[in-house]
Amino acid sequence: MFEKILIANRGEIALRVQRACRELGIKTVVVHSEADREAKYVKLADESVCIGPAPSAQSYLNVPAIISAAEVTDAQAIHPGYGFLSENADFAERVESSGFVFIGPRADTIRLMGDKVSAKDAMKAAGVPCVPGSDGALPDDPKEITKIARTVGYPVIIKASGGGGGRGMRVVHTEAALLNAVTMTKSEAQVAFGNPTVYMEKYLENPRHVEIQVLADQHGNAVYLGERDCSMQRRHQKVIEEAPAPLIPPRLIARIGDRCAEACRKIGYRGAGTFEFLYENGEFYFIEMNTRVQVEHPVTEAITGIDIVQEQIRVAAGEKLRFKQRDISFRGHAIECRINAEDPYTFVPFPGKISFYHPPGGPGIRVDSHIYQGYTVPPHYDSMVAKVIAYGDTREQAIRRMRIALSEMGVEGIKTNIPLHQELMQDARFVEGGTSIHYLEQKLADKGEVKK
Ligand code: MV4
Repeated sequence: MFEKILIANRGEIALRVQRACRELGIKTVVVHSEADREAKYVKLADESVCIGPAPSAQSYLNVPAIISAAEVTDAQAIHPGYGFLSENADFAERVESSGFVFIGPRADTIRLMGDKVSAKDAMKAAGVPCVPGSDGALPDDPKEITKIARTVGYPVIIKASGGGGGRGMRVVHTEAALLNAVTMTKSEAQVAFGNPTVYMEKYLENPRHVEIQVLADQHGNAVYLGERDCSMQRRHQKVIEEAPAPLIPPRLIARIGDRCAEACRKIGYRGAGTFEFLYENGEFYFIEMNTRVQVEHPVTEAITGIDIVQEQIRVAAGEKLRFKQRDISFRGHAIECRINAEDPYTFVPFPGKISFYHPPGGPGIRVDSHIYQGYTVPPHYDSMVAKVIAYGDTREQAIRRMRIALSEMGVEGIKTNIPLHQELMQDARFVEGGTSIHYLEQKLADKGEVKK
């Protein structure tokens, strides 16, 4: 096992990784920007290194500074968390060529999944069901493009191969709009990703976002840890996640989960990963794979009892997975609310000094957060300041516990979206379960109408 790990991230996930290291008896180095110098999780680490000024481009994305920090502190491995450099194949390569272990998949796997056309090709070949669409990248010939769209059937969606997470896509409803949409998406993709490649899919009108968590070691073993429903989102920012996904028959999960684990074995995947699917009319359609630990991993930890971050570290160190698929069981229900420093109605970020903080607690409540009374939320980064996770025997109990937790939670000095979460925990359609990816935006739009 490693003796010392460098954590190349900030905020709640830097603290989460630090706790996993501590439990495994591993020393921690945290790198930080000038803006995060005074954060408590930085002081809690065994060592800390300032790697640059507040802007991420000069600190959390500063590859040479991070590698140097690993060298001077004699760390053996680097945990990238999520965001920042976590899915940067060049970074993973630099880490490994500098003699450190990258806690994540091999660089070539990250590259394969970062390109959405090659990711989809690989998954299709590995037996994972995908959204029907173009066979790989769209050709240049307009006649060919029109022909493919007719075969797929309108509406279609044009997606940039270099995009992902909702960036670089366009929905097309008619043949009249097709070629212009392809041209526009290509030129935007060239500017945004330096890659004009686009592909086409059938546009699913009202799907849910359901993802499968996997874990794989370097000895050919892979398991799935069930699913998460992340449909409650606004502008591609998840707001609430839960596991299991309400109203999806467990046998369907077992079937798609087995496909994902098998795909991991086929491509030699290593570490934790997530297969993102759209779920509509009882079918799963693969869209993208994430090669990092995700914000919402705690809901899976709650229903499986498996510490995903510790397992990431174990498999990176070369250990075999300690469980087979038959050893994994899913028990109870977990819901996560992402608490952001933002106006709950306009969603405008609202950083600042936290003058009062009272975290919730009690049975089934987990809070992953780096904040405390007196902490100043810096304006330079993501606005998420805490994750509240409620676990119960049933979904109803998890919702009840979440309502209590949100009512106990006190954060003053900054604005937060706690009122939005309180409203959603009382929302009849949420309580029913199974709302689509459009539900929240539709609800917010309807509320706006009423006000006017
Ligand atoms: C789609 C889709 C409908 N049909 N693909 C957006 C994020 C990126 N990961 C893929 N996305 C979508 N792809 C087809 N063929 C609808 C979305 C989509 C979406 C997906 C997941 C979660 C939220 C979303 C919000 C809007 C659109």
